[in-house]
Amino acid sequence: MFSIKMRSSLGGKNGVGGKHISGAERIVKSCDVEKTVSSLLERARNHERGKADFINLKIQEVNENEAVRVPLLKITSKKTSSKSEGRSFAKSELLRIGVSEVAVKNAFEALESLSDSMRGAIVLDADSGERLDSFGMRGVRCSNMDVADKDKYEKKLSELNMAGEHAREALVLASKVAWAKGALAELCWSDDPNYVTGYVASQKFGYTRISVMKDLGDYVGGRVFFVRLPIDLDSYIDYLQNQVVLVEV
Ligand code: WAQ
Ligand code: MG
Repeated sequence: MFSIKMRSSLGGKNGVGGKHISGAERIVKSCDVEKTVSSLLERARNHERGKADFINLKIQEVNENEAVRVPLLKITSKKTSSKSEGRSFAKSELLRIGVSEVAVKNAFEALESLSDSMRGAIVLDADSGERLDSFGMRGVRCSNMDVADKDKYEKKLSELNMAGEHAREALVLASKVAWAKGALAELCWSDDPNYVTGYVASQKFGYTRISVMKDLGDYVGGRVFFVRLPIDLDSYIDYLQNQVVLVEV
């Protein structure tokens, strides 16, 4: 199989500086490389954030035998009509999963105090509420995951009436994150100003979409990964960043 990673920007110099337009990654069979590359190119060149003038593509063979397979999280939805209703539902879900009150409080304070979005996630101790990673304003980036069977996944999403790249990619990421050793829960809302849906995810209760988690027009999003100690932090972070994970539908 091949891993294909794309990131694109507009208005920088040789890809440095400039505005981030779009990034995506796929893990596909050798025979699907060409068509995947062209769909990622299309995405970078016709994005609602702008038409990229710099596109970086990385294509690398990955050994299928080294991939870990995890199941797709079960999906449920909660309809909320405002940011405050959505966030208070998310808090109650996190408590129900077993995250402590102080950790929930710290997570919301951390995300709500951001003036600009991080690229990655904050890792919190689900009991003490202390931040465990040392990635600062960048956060930990989860990478190297995709669905094992694209056609099956498309079918599943359309049965659930879930369209669009946001949900498609978030579900794969959340499934990888939830199956990490020591993972307890995840909290997320998008940094896309037009996308107000967020989620709480866990191995315990699956992926709960929350229809409104922020105000329209807000460009600050974020993610928090809650873990239960003891964990080996280095191997946890190595799993998130490097372990190839194929999500099975
Ligand atoms: N690894 C870790 N954190 C990430 C990653 C990653 N690969 N990608 C994004 N983040 C963090 C980062 O702080 C972003 O600012 C934040 O998450 C939001 O990222 O079912 O689109 O890609 O419809 O804007 C939820 C879908 C969509 C709900 C979430 O997130 C649904 C979304 P975005
Ligand atoms: Mg985004």
